[in-house]
Amino acid sequence: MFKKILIANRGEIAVRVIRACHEMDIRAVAVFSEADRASLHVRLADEAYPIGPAPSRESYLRIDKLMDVAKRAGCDALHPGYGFLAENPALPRACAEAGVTFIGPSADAMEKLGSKTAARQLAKRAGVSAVPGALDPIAEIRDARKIAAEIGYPVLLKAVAGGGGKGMRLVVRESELEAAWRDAGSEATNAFGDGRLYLEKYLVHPRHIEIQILADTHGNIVYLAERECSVQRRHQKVIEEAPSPVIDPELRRKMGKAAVNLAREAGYTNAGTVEFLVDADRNFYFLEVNTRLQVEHPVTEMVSGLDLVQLQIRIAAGERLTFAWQELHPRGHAIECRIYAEDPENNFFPSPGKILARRTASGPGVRMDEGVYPGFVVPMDYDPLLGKLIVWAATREEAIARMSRALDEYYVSGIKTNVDLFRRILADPAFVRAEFHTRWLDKWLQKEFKSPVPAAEDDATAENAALLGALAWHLSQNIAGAAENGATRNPSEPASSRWKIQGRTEQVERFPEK
Ligand code: MV4
Repeated sequence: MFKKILIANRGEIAVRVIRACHEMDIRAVAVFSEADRASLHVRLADEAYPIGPAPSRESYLRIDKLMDVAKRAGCDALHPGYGFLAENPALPRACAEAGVTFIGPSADAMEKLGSKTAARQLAKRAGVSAVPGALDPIAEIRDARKIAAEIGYPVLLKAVAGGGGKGMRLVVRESELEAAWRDAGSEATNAFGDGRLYLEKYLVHPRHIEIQILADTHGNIVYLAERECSVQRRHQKVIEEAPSPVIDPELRRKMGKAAVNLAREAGYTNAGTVEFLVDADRNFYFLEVNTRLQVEHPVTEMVSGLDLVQLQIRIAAGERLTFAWQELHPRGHAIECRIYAEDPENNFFPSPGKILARRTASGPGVRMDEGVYPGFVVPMDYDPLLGKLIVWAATREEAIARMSRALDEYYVSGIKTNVDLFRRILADPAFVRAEFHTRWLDKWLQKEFKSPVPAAEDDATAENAALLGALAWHLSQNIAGAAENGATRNPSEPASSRWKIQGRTEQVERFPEK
């Protein structure tokens, strides 16, 4: 077993990995940027090393600095967490060169699955159905036109290097294709440095359901319970649960086997997630593979009784998956709420700042994975996830009641959070009946957050416009990082009504105070 693990991450996930290390009697080494000197992960680690200025490009994304720390501290393994470099094959390659074991899949498997079209081909070879559409990157718009006509509109243009909704455009009819092709291509170039596109048949109102898999280095691959992740806002998951309320044991077995076959075809090792879209008739279609530990992994831990981070470490150390997990059935029901420092009343604008007071939730069936403490200043440089509130109960109904109770206990002041929003979602009859899909929350928010003041677009002064522009630029520069897919977290789009601008002005002016 490893003696010392370098945790190449920050915030709640770094804390989560440190906890696993300590339970396994492994020393945990933290790294931190200038903005993270006082972070919880730094305080809980056995050793901590500075790796540069606040912007993640100059710290958490610097492979050279990470390798330097790994060598200096004498680490024998590295855990990437999620986001940052977690799905960048250059990290496992650098680790191999430095003689440090990477806790995750091989660079080759990562690379293969990073291309959405290569992953679709892989699924086909594994006998797993994917959404109808192109299997190769599309070179020219006239090829796109031809394929779209074959599979029928509406179609979805997607980035080959994509994920997380970036470089994605819905095309309802052929006349829209040309503009969408241009927009998606340039967005993909900006986000991934790879503007190649392909297309899929657009599924209307699918659910997003994903299967957790574990694969050891001896060819044993198992699937654990699925997670239901349909409740998302602009491609950011907000609430996750396990198991999915719409999956029965037979469908679970089918999707689980599909996920395992795909992982086998990819030569996959360690923990991974196979994402599917599930339509109203409960047909499932392969979407993509996430080659990392995911933010929402705790709901799977709660219903399986397993510690996924410890298992990742054991797999990386060469241990075998011994138990007959093909027969593992989820027990009870788990729900997770992602608590963000953001303002739902103000278009979900990030709300970094000093946490003045915080009472955490606890009691029966409650788990809080957080990366903050009272007095901590939430940096504006990273994804503003404060932590995750997770509950377990015997049934979904009881889990909802328990989560509502835990949300009532949880209290934080000094910054704005989305906690109240969860109370309202959990009380919504459609949520209680589990009647939702991937567009459900965006529509729900539109309905709930009808602008209280009439928009006064014409009134926006040049000064306000300049402020917004500067702020948008600032956010695009700095709010990088912990977003799971490694891409920049969608800062709320600029809105031009006066009352919203007022809110932003106050926030800008608030920053220097902390
Ligand atoms: C789709 C889809 C409908 N049809 N593909 C969004 C992010 C990326 N990972 C894939 N996404 C989607 N792909 C086809 N062919 C709908 C979505 C989608 C979505 C998927 C999962 C979770 C939330 C979503 C919200 C909007 C759209």
